This record gives sequence, structure tokens and C-alpha cells, in this order.
Amino acid sequence: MNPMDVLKLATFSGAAPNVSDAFTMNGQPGDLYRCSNKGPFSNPILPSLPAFNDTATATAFTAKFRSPSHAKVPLEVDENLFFTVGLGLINCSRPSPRCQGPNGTRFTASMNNVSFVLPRANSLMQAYYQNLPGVFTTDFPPVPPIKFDYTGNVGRGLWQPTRGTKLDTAKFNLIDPPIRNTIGTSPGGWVAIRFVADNPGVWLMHCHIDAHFGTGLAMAFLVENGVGELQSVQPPPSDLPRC
Ligand SMILES: [Cu+2]
Repeated sequence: MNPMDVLKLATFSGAAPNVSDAFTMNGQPGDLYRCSNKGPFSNPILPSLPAFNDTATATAFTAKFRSPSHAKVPLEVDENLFFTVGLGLINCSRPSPRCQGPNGTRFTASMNNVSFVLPRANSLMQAYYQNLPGVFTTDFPPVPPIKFDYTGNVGRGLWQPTRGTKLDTAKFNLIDPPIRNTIGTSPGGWVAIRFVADNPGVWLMHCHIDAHFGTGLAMAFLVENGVGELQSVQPPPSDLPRC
């Protein structure tokens, strides 16, 4: 099944996406399938990999990632933000084909309990620079609204937290951490990200799984202009085609 059809169906119904059976890379199903290559079929030698849920091995592997040289890590932190990421359900007022999640709900995803809604008519950049009201608000919470054990199993005891999560910031790698634009974390895991907000514009931070992004697992940083033309977002050219 076409992955885009799977995504479309999930977005429409609000239910969990089906598993696509389209396992292709660059349009080819891969060396294990006869139809992948025109030439004679060759049996590739595959390395033996750890189990997909072997978190300890995956963590030990990713913990070894290093920048090839010393990285310029910002040591002064002006702004500390703490984001939790979660999947949840949105109640529907009445049964509908668009509410086919558990008990007539829609699956949703959120950061700090806010499920991101992409504006339809205007981009966030337009809204900001043209002062368009009603497109976004600037009250994204810098910390999660409810405290609980963010890395533990969260069950019905969510409202009775007894433990907390404390980061040992002394163990942060400030010498040669890898420079990344994507980072993986296990369910219940956490990552610490440090960056300099020196590129003006609107930057989405979002889940890399399309279906989760579509259900709201995103937020946006609005980085304001700096000093001078080179540090400022330039207006679109007058002949920019309109959608
Ligand atoms: Cu996700």
C-alpha cells in the first residue's frame, strides 16, 4: 500500500495509521527481492543486528556519537526550555468517520500538551512579518503543564506522581557533541539539545514520523531579526508566485 495513502487515511480517520507494506528505497524494494535488480539475484551478506527493542544496545551505540572535532558549544545558556512529547486522544463531540480512534476519538500528539496546528491560509512567517492576527499565539509553555515521571511508565497514576526526573547536567558533553538536525530517542527517553538561535525566521521542531507530525507533534521557534541586513529575513521578491 502506498505510504501516502496510509498517511491520508490516518489523517482523515484520526485512527492509528495502518502498516504500509511498501518497503522501498529509491523505488526499489531492496537486494533481498528478485525484482529489485535487473541483473542476476545476489545474496547479500547481512550483518546480524540487535533486536529492534534492544534499547540498551541502541543507547550504548548512540552515546558514542562525537563531533569529528571540538564543537563550539554555547556555554552561556540564556533560555532553558523543557519539552515533553506525548501521544494522546482528542474527544469528538459526536461519532464521525473522522473520529475512528479508540472510543470514537482522534489520535493526537503534542509537545508540552499543545497539539500543533499548521495554519492553513498563511505561513507563520507571513503572519509574523505582516502582523496578521489569529494565526498563532506566543504563549507556548516553556515547561510541561503537569509534572510526572516523564521517563517512566505513565499509567493511571499520572495524577499521583511520586518520582521526578533530574538531569545530571555535569555529564553533558560540551567538548565534542555531534552537530545534528535529527535526534532519536526511545519511548520514555530524553535528549538535551543546545543551540544558538542566530538564524532569523520560523523553525519547526517536530517529530520525524509524518503521521505524528500531522497529528500535532510539533512546535515552532520564532527567531527574530538581528542587526543589519545579513541577520534579517528579507521580504519576498515582488514577483514571487502566489499559491
Ligand atoms: Cu513521533
